[in-house]
Amino acid sequence: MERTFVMIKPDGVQRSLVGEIISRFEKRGLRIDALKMMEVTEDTAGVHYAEHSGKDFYVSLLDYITSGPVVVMAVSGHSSVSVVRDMVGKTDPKKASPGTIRADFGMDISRNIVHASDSPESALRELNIFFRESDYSEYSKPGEKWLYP
Ligand code: 3AN
Repeated sequence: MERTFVMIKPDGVQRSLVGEIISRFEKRGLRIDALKMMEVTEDTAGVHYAEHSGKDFYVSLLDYITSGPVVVMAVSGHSSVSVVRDMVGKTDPKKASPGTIRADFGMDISRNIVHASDSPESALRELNIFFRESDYSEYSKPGEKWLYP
C-alpha cells in the first residue's frame, strides 16, 4: 500500500473539475484518505515548489498556486504514486496522452490543473506539508478487499 499527494490547482477548482478528478481516482479503485479545500500561502508554496526556485517560471508558478483555493488530498493504493502520475499525464498538457487528466482538460503548461507527487519520497515530503496525522481516515472498501486487505 502506498500513499501519494494530489493537488487540484486553482484552475481546476475554478473550472469545476474537482468532482471529475476525484471521481477518476475513486473509480480506478484508489482510496481518498484525506481531503480539504484551502488557500496556499506564499510560504507554503515556496516550500512545496522549493526544487523550482530560481527557474524562469518560479515566480509565476507561485502566483498561480496562491491565486485561489486548491483541493489537496492523500490518495492510497498499490503503487499509487506511479498510477496517479500516469492518470495525470505529462507536465505539458499538449504532450500528455489522451485519457489523462491534463490532456482531457487542458492545453497550457502553466495551467495544468493538477499536481501529483513524482516519487514516494516526494509524496511523503508533500503530504507532510499539507496534512497532519489526525487528518487521515482509514476505512475499508467492501468488495475491494483484495486491494485493501
Ligand atoms: P509535474 O507537475 O508534471 O511534476 P514539474 O514538477 O516539473 O511538473 O513542474 C511543476 C509545475 O511547474 C508544473 N505542474 C507546472 O505548473 C510548472 N511548470 C513546469 N515546467 C514549466 C514550464 N516550462 N513553464 C511553465 N510552467 C512550468
